[in-house]
Amino acid sequence: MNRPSPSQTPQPEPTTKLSEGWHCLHLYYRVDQSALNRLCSSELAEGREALVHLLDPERPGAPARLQTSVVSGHKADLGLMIMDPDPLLIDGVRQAVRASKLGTVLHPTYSFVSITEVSEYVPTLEQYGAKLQRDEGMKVDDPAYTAKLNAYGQRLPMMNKQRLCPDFPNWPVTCFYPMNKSRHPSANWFMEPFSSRSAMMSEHATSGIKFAGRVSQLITASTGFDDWEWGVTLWGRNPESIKDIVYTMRFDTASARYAEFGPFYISYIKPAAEALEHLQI
Ligand code: 76R
Repeated sequence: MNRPSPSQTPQPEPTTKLSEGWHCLHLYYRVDQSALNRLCSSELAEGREALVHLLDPERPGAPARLQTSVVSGHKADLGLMIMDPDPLLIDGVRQAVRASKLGTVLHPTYSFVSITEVSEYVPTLEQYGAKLQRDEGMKVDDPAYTAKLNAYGQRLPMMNKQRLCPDFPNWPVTCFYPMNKSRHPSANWFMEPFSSRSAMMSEHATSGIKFAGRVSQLITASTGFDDWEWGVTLWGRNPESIKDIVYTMRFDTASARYAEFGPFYISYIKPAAEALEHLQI
């Protein structure tokens, strides 16, 4: 069927790094007030200082990306999003939180393990050219065709870099949720031919592009890594943009027919010191 075939190239050295891209970990904690009450003020000060240092994305030895946020609602209080080529450097942050003086205070409530990828539905330059001819009726000798193709060729490496080793936008709101594509007998994504999945993802991408400048997304892959197939991380210029995009996408066929969603975490990005202050730790 449409199964991807394993690479035939000679096997590289065994490694915990990915051949391209980064590992990603989302962590959520709830403040345990009774554990907090048990700390004396010097332990608290020590714990706070250790955590502020640990969660400083600029400190020497910090993971490539480290983001702290304050979570709305009872699911969690503090959210961390960590990315790096080395999964154990990422896990080191989790262990250091646990081993710190605030380790008993920050009660883990949810985690999500994933890796970055360039989706199989991102068109190659050749596929993009074929799509222009097929969907927009463009002719290969049309200068506008060449211009569009060249522009895509220029954008593609940067877009792939952003998918694999993303920079985080400097926006205040972030949303995370895991999702699957349905395997229900009457709506099984994985039984659809590549051509129809690809057409649905193209519709999906077209609806997403309308949010450029308001929402930025990172789709991380988690088959084999966690209980859902993808993690969706969104950053919003403002909170309503998050609601707008998630609602709009409910009407994309890829979501309306096939998407299944896990819990949603909406949070507000803050440096660690401010986040701890907000949490009254
Ligand atoms: O990577 C790209 O930008 C290329 C086009 C694209 C792909 C391949 C794209 C665009 N997405 C892709 C893949 Mn997406 N995306 C989601 C969600 O809530 C929901 O209904 C769905 C959750 C959002 C909000 C979102 C946003 N996308 C995927 C995949 C992998 C599917 C697979 O491999 O089978 C999932 C699970 C997924 C889900 N997507 C975009 C967006 C936005 C905003 C865009 C436009 C990006 C842009 O501005 O270029």
